[in-house]
Amino acid sequence: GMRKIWWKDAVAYQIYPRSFLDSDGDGVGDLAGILAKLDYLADLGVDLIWLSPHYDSPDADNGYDIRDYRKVARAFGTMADFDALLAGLKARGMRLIVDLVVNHSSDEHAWFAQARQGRDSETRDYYIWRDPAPQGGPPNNWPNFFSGPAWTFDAESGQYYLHLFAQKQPDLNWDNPDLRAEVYDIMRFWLDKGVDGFRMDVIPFISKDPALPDLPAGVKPQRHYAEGPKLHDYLQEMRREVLSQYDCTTVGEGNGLDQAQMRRVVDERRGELDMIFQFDVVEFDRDAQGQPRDWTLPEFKDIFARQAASMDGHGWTTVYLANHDCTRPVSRYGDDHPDWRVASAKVLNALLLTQKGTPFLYQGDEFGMTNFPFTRVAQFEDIAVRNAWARALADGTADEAAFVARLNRTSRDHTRTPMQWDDGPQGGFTSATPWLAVNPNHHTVNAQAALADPDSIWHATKALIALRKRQPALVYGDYTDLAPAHRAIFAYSRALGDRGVAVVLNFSRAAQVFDLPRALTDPKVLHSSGATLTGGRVQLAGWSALVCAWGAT
Ligand code: TEU
Repeated sequence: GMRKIWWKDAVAYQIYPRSFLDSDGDGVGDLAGILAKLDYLADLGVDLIWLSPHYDSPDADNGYDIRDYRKVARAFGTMADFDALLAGLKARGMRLIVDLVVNHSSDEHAWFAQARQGRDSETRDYYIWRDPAPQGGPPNNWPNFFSGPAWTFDAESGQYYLHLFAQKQPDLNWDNPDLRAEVYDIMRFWLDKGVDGFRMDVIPFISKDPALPDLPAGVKPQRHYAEGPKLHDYLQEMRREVLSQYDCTTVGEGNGLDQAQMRRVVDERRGELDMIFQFDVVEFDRDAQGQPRDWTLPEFKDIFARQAASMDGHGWTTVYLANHDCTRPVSRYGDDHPDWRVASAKVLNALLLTQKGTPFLYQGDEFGMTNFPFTRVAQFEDIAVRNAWARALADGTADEAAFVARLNRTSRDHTRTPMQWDDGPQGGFTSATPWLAVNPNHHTVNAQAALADPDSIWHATKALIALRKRQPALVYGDYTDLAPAHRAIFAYSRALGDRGVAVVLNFSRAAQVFDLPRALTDPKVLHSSGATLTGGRVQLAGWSALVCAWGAT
């Protein structure tokens, strides 16, 4: 049906606050910096902000390890700054979802400090403790995602605690009803302030199989950890107890879930989550060891066809090409050679903004920020990198050149480098030394230059967002890939009855010609970057895009 729902119509934008804008000269972005850029975001046309964690944290994993869920990180400002940001967004008709990181807390959270006091402590059972295996050592063979075992021994109590991520991120025990009630209270606290919902960090992992079965050989850990026996019960309880009382939305990370499992999470008849981040787009070009592999356009297109199909009937999803856990889209799926960066970033943003699912644009991708040219291990900040390097050193397998070469194609720090606002010192991000180096290409790649150039990626992206807002077919239309096997052209239609929109994208440097199917009658150009339409024939320069309307007018 065509019933309009705000979070389906929204165009979302992710802010990683640490790297957005530093307003007080400490080298770290902050909430006042975001507030200062609200007109920039409103001008771009995005209307839903996802804010990565803004909570008090010792920052073992840049805020994904929360010490106090009701407190703003000191480096990011105060609760007054948060309230001002929220008010500023609302005044501009924009909404805000905040990160809910409740698979784990920080080990510095008061709950864990108390849990560590001993087996009888009141919050002991808020976490997952086990005795050593009979033969000694950890209770099972689970690895954490940042190198090494998922268990750390607590000598005082003689037990291990579980952490699927860093040692400083102990997993919370969702089987404890008091813990669940605490989480729901935290959610109400932020919803009562007026936030519009949550992005839920690694939500598929919250329910653990109480038997904690070993990870079988050849199975990816995220598959093994996802959709534990009570996942759906807990999500339904969360909706009943909290979410259903507010006009809010939710988007869960889909890490580890297959298509059928994701459909269960977002099937509106079940009352769980509204949307999900499907992981294929950030995994399909990696081999079993997580190393980059060659890929073809038909494989890439297949991901979007499956995502669109996953919504048929009773669910909804998201479309994204980046977040703070991956590399830059223009360097990954586009062509970041200086001759092609602008054209290919426009193609990628045209893809993002015309697909089926609520689009999430990541900060800096609106003007084509690229990967960072790392040359030394010391330049990385991500705990995933630091732990992997420490392990390589300990194993005696450390080879810095090879290690850096690999991370130049995979590191999460590529999307975490500071926003490039202008061509001044530190790209206008900070007056101090930034917490992570600014990409040296900020002299040419920056927001100010993009705003000044009518042919920039920024202006193309703004036009595409406006187009999505004007064309219901781009939000609600059925999705059909028009040429799934084509190795250079990505072409699809979005149909609402006997009319709709067609999109033709050239994913290569070579010029291409593409004939629209005759069934897409009377096509008229809505948007183009480097492509022209004559009758039903689309002529495409290298890395170009065309969006047209077709059908009854
Ligand atoms: O990410 C979890 C996730 O799904 C992975 O992509 C993860 O980033 C990767 O395995 C680590 O190398 C979420 C957050 O987005 C991420 O920033 C956090 O580090 C993680 O959860 C733990 O909270």
